[in-house]
Amino acid sequence: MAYPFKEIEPKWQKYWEEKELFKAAQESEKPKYYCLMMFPYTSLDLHVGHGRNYIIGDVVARYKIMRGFNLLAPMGWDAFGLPAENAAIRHNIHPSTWTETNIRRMKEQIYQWGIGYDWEREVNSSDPHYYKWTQWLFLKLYEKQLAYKKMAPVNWCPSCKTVLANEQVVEGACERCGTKVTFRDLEQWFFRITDYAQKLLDDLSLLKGWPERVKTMQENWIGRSEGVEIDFVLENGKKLPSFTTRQDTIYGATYMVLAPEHPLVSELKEAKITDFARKAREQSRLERASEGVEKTGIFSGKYVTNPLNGEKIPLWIANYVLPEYGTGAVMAVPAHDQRDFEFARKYDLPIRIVIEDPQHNLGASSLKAAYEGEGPQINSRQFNGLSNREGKEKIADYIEKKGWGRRKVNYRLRDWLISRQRYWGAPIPIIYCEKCGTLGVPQGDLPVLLPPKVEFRPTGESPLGQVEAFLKTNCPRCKGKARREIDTMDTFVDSSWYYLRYISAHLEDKPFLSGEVNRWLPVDQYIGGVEHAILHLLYSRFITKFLYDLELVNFKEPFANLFTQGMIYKDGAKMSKSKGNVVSPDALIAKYGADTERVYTLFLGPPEKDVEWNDRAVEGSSRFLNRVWNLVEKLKDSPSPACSKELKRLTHRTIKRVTEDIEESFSFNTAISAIMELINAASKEKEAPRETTETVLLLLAPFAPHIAEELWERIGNKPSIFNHPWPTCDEELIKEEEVLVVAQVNGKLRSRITVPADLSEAEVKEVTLKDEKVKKWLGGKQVQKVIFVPNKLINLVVS
Ligand code: ANZ
Ligand code: ZN
Repeated sequence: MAYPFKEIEPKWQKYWEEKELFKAAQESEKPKYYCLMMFPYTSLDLHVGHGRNYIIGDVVARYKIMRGFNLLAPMGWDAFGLPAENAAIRHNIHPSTWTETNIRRMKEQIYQWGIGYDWEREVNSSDPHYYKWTQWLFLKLYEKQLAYKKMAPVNWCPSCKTVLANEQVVEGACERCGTKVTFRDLEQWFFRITDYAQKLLDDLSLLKGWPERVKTMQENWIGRSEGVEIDFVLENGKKLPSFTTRQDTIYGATYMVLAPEHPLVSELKEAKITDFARKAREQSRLERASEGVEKTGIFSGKYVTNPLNGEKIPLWIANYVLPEYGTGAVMAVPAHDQRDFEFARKYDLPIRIVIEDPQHNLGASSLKAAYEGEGPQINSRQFNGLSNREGKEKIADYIEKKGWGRRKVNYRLRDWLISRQRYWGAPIPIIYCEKCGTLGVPQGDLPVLLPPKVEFRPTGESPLGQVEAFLKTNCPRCKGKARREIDTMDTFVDSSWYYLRYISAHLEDKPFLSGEVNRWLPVDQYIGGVEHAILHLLYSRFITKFLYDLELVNFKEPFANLFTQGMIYKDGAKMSKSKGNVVSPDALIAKYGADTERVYTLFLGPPEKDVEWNDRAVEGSSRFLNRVWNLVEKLKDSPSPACSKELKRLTHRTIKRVTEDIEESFSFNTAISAIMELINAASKEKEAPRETTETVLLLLAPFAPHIAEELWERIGNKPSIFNHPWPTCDEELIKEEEVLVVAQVNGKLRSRITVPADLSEAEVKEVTLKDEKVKKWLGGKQVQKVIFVPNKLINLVVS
């Protein structure tokens, strides 16, 4: 018979709520611990995949309470944005109604999972009390000239005659009607994040608690390149600067290419050219930049001069040069750049080798592909014979000395486009006056409220433009007639600062109190999906650095430690409503209880990995919790026997393993299996000793809090178990039982490893793989086979 989870789960949920277990203390002797989960969009009915994120966070939070921290674990809602707006259009209700309904539902689900938050700090980004401060943030950036307006292309559906968000473009076509999406230029607002490119790059080194993978993704996104901007000369004597990272190849430049958007192109009036440029601009960026996609181009009829050798080379226009990078003009070196090579072959342009390929000594006409590697300079005048690395430096020096150009650092990072031609977002707090020009809304007039009644079906213009009462206003300076900006802000602006708002969520006259924020931040543990590894994290880092420069916060990085959990798959596909493969937690909780669902979710695999959900395997977790129940119930009615020496040792070894698994690697699945092993061993004894059962309950508490709390009470302890300290391991007890294992790689002795006696092959292997010496000899290779002699030897065979 199953244990009575239906009774105990609501009982303890209510208890924790009433006793305010998750309320962070304003004043406390205890050290602080800020545990933050990425706040969710409100577009969802939560499924078990979302649950993973909150459950992981809840384990950390409960564990930290037991470790004696003053815990802050807040929750809120990323409530603005397209999903709410689309759903509202579909169901013909207001996005705010839809959002509120969803929040209510999600809160209920979170509650049933037994997940605790300090709800008094709840924030909702679509609440005027919140977005007032998002608007304040915009104005601060505007004051510092870090918010500005310029023309930029937007996705445009020619059939629906509307602007599309990137999410609404599916494989280059309009999500709604399937028409091929084109581009249109609109005046839009940007944040000058590029001013912070170098700081964002440098300070990655401060983030010791971030996964390397995420740091690499950020580094690549920022994309720093060092090169030279070289001035080629047009026939009219004007300069045409071009950015290259390969100035060593300059004597191999056989033509020059402009982006179709380059200002020079618009001066060319020939129909063929304007026609080509228009078509190329309509192609997606991705299509234009990808290797292997056909490059197209057209000769401009003009020539430019290479300052280094005075050579005249033809000026082309091609789709593969992008306007936003470098100067939008590229010196093409077909012998050493694959895109240029393909283009040159297609249009029969000359190819000249200037770096020798040490492997193949081919003539230009027999080249099969560009040679992008290193080698000595040839056909490069006074630089011949130098290695191209040296050539790079010497040629850059020469260009600078002659005044033909300058060394330059370029970043791939672009300024952050924050304008949205949408209704459901924070209005951009700007006023246009015919006399006074563009003005920020005075802080005292914030928030600029979203008008509740709007025809928000997309028409091609921002919906706010159709609301007279919103649009028409008075100039804050001359009091004359003026109009408001009608675009709203990207929801990434809302989420770039919410972690600060939690600290004083109800403050009326400030976004946050610096003193308080400085006390609680940086966030000790941030947990969320890897899909946010780039944009959200980069934007949050940028905003924090900006506030640091304003001296409003005293930390440069908002998140000290980051954990990115993997996704849950079902039937081989990522769990999602659109795929129709979602598993709802509700039925599972009804059938097995929340604790089973939690334990199963954590037991599925390492939490940073993607894993496949299996409904049937949930039974296993349910059986495990029932065994715990029965074992402890047995204890209740019988006098507790003394703990056998072996069981005592295993108990302490388990404390050590579980603690290390949580602290070092979030390895909750192995932590749970260690607890399972202990339960198995304890079940073999005639009666369970009290020390072991209490330890089991304490170790289990963060993972399966309801059952742990209930049994804790049943064996005569005072709740809450979470006020009881986490058990500590008696090192002496387990030390005497350590053995020295010889670690070999391919039969050769490489290290000696001390491990607890009687570890299994898998456990010894795990430890051995972490040994630095062994790692060196494995050189990253996969282990093919393991030879294992318990307590003596392990031999890892690799090929
Ligand atoms: C000549 C050259 C020769 C180049 C060669 C490469 C290899 P990274 O390293 O990513 O910064 N480039 C510059 N501006 C461009 C633009 N707007 N659109 C497309 N391509 C552009 O890339 C720098 C290189 O990308 C530059 O160096 C330039 O091509 C190209 F054997 O210049 B290179
Ligand atoms: Zn005015």
